Amino acid sequence: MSKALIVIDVQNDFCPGGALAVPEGDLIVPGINALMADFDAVILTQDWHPKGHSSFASSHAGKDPYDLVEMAYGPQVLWPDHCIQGTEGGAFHADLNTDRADLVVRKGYNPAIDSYSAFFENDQETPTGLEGYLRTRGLTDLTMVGLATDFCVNFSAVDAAKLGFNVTVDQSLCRAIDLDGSLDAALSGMAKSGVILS
Ligand code: VGL
Ligand code: ZN
Repeated sequence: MSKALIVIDVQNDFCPGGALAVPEGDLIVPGINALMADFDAVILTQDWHPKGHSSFASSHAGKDPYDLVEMAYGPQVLWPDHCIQGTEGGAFHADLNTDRADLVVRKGYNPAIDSYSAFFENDQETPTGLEGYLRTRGLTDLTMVGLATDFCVNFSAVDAAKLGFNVTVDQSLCRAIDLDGSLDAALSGMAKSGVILS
């Protein structure tokens, strides 16, 4: 059994002062850095959108951030412009120990499809390649932390459980956006999928 810590989207735009700030998003950084020592591998994910991405409200005439639209692949929440490739907002929080990471998985680079999950884009079929990386390295037990609990952590954890990995989400090292009950829905969805919520 080998254990990987998967750190989801600890980026400036998801921290206070950022474009899509998650309350207290920055407070989890010291605890995540400390937890890295307990794992065989550390993997970071990075939300990484091109300018004009289809998940941005600014790309849809007459729509506002947090509106819901129907995309070819299903419903999609529209977000403020965030985590644009190469910007400071897309960079990792300055205090995150990125030196310890074996792999950085970027996601959301396809202009037409959002990607909450570290494993599949929001069409739920286009892979990011992370599954193959974990399997070829024999990393079977995954702990997930980061931002945001109810979106990218949730989708990543549920996909990992469906793929057969043993998955724990450490809630003390996650923070949520919590749109219209999305946190409660995410917690029950993860539990139902066999994710251990610690
Ligand atoms: C995320 C909304 C849009 C996340 C990413 O990291 O949870 N949420 N893009
Ligand atoms: Zn995004």
